[in-house]
Amino acid sequence: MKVAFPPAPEPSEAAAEAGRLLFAGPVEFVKGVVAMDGLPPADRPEVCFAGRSNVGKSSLINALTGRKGIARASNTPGRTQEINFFALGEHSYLVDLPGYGYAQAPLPVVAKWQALLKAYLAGRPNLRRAFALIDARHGVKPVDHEIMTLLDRSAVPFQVVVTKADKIGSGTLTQTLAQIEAELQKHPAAYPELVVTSSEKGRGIATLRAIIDGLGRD
Ligand SMILES: Nc1nc2c(ncn2[C@@H]2O[C@H](COP(=O)(O)OP(=O)(O)OP(=O)(O)O)[C@@H](O)[C@H]2O)c(=O)[nH]1
Ligand SMILES: [Mg+2]
Repeated sequence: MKVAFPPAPEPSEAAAEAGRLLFAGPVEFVKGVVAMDGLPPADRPEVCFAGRSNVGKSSLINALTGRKGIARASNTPGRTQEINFFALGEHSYLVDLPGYGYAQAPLPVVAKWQALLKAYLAGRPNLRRAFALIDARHGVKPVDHEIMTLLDRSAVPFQVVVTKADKIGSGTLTQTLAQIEAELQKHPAAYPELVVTSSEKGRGIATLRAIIDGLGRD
């Protein structure tokens, strides 16, 4: 059977090198945003990292930029509570989003940041692609389905990034990929290739750098 959502192929040597150079260049924290009117001007392409609390969004940004502490990563789910903007030189913004599906904080706080997250995903004109992060151990959960549906409705193309691949064996990964594929069939905004990553081991990082480099150039 044809796999409808295969892992992205390895980038060409030239694309990998361009991606490497982009991420070796200046990366700056711009600001943390708590309300839609605080967003920086939509003056360049933007990609965001969305996913459940603890899926590894901040760790992935750290791995991509090769700067360990630039996006705070933590064992405490719900760590990132603002929308954090990082400038990749003049090329683009990388956006670290608060995790969804985490309910330990006081209810009004959770409601406020979930509303901000949804307003951002639905209403950012320069958002080229949302990376939807899925934990390799857990697969797609109902909250992921909800966010993917919002992205469909908002016509934001999204690409699944499987995280923490180092934590499971290849058999389990195959099962997770099949479950994700079944889910993606339901989503017209889903990009046809996904990326399997490990921020810990570096897997998929060169591929993702090349993808982001390409998005800022077209
Ligand atoms: N083994 C392994 N652990 C990882 C990987 N990526 C992230 N982690 C761990 O998972 C935990 C959560 O990572 P974060 O990057 O803070 O997750 P997040 O999605 O930003 O979480 P919130 O900001 O709470 O939404 C941390 O303890 C990380 O060290 C990975 O690729 N492999
Ligand atoms: Mg985070």
